[in-house]
Amino acid sequence: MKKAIFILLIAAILLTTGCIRKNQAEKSDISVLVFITGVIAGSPTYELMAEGALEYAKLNPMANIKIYEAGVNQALWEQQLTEMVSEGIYDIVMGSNPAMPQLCVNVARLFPDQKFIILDAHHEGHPQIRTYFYNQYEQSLILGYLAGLITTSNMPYANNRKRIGFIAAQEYPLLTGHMVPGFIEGARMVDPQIELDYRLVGSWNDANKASDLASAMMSSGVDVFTSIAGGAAQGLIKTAVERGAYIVWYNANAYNLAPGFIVGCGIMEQKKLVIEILNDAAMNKIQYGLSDILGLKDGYLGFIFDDPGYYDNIPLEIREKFEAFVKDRMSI
Ligand code: RBF
Repeated sequence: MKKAIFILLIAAILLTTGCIRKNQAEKSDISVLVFITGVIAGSPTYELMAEGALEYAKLNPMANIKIYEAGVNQALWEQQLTEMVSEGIYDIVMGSNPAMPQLCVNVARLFPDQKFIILDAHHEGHPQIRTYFYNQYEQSLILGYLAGLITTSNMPYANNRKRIGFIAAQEYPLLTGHMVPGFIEGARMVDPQIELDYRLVGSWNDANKASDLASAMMSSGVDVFTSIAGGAAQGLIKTAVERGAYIVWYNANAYNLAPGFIVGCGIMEQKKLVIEILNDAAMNKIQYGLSDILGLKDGYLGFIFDDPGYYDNIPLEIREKFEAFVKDRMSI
């Protein structure tokens, strides 16, 4: 009996060490260029991507991760990407921007061995490009529903008007086709009479312009805002704090930027996704040419309920309605 247990034990040890060795052998050291289409500071989707890549690098010291900020001049992005790829040292270019696949298609023509993994974008059928598209309509719908509950409430900064605001830096199909429609549709599920005041900054870093827009919008009755404006959103926050208005925030935990004013934050699980992708890439498990669509049900979009910035500022009655709505959307 003792002998049998001993043999079993040895077999188990051999099996597990064998497996570990096999996994290590399969895992290659990857070299990744994280290409930021803009600047990281103030842009939640870029911050999360960079954090994910750096965390992966910490766990895998052999990996070579280069984070490159291309800056706000969009006219230069393709040339910058071409120059970086021409160095020939990156197995993968990673980015997060709905406009990036087109740049990759152009650069891929010159470098047929270069692989591109782009998040927050949708592009199928290209053998060098893999994309992951977040269903931002869903996040917009829940943030819009919360904005609708707030503008129709008697919370301290809510007024009598049923008017919510959306400040965007620049128009692009994901914004105009999914996010703005989702936001207003969500609000109108609370009350069909809610109006949307939608304005464009024209830049991802002009905080003064965003502040002026927010001020004008408040004068026209907006009491709850959202924005997709990168660093320019700092101007919205400043005005909302100075004059008293609420903000619901996309993609990341921003409650601490303006406690009591930013009262609802959605979350894009981009950091988690980046780490998963880099692990897969190191094992050569990425299938190029495909696009995943990730939403609330998949656990890659959500809402941060577990924060005093939310539960200390939103009255219980509103939270109950909102939480029931989100739960419904998650099980649809
Ligand atoms: N989002 C940011 O937070 N900061 C940016 O600088 C930024 N620049 C963008 C430039 C272009 C051309 C496009 C199409 C989108 C940009 N976005 C930016 C939006 C971002 O990629 C994403 O769609 C939103 O953050 C919503 O998920």
